[in-house]
Amino acid sequence: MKFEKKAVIFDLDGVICFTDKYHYQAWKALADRLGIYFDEKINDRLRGVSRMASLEIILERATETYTEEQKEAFATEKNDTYRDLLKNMSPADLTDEVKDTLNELRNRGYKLSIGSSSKNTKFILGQLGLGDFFDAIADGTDITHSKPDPEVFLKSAAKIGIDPADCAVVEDAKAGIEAAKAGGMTALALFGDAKGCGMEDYDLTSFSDLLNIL
Ligand code: B16
Ligand code: MG
Repeated sequence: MKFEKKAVIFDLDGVICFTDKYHYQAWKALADRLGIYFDEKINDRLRGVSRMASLEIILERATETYTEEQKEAFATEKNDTYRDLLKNMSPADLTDEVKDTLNELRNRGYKLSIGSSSKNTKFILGQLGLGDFFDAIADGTDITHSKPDPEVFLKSAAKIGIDPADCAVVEDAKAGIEAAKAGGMTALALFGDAKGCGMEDYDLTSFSDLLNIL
């Protein structure tokens, strides 16, 4: 199968890099401190959703109710732990497969951009040595509605000046696949709960599989 597209919009966490393991560790530390059960299966539901929406999912199992101020403090605590973990990232955390595939897609003339719910996107891309690589970045600082709302992908497409119908989105989250489809884009599922979710246009076998279909 081949898709005729002009641009590829990449999710960040779980697609370009594996910051999902750091999100898990940081949320787990908070949940353990609060005595709330949390595991990797629950963590899958946090993929692609905003920080506060993630916290609400974790608090579904809390026995106490918390004020908005307490929730803000919990989100800050988690983000501080997460950013401490991100400080250890370097260009070595970018796999050769991702690096080579991105370069080849650029050689083939595709516009390449990011559509991530994360407010830490620019920091992470800098850590990976990709600070200047993408044609545009739309992230958690640009949007009011996180995935499954299409806002972040529509903003990313607008920033590169490409019609949504000419964009393919690569996602590891079911919420992201839903967002891509709601935005009128082609949805390519890689890893996570995106694969086999039933709404994707194509299941990628690996990141470099992009070179077989684009
Ligand atoms: P932050 P993506 C998402 O990134 C993560 O998958 C999700 O787990 C996280 O809650 C969200 O970013 C917000 O991240 O707390 O750093 O602002 O998958 O959309 O690249
Ligand atoms: Mg993701």
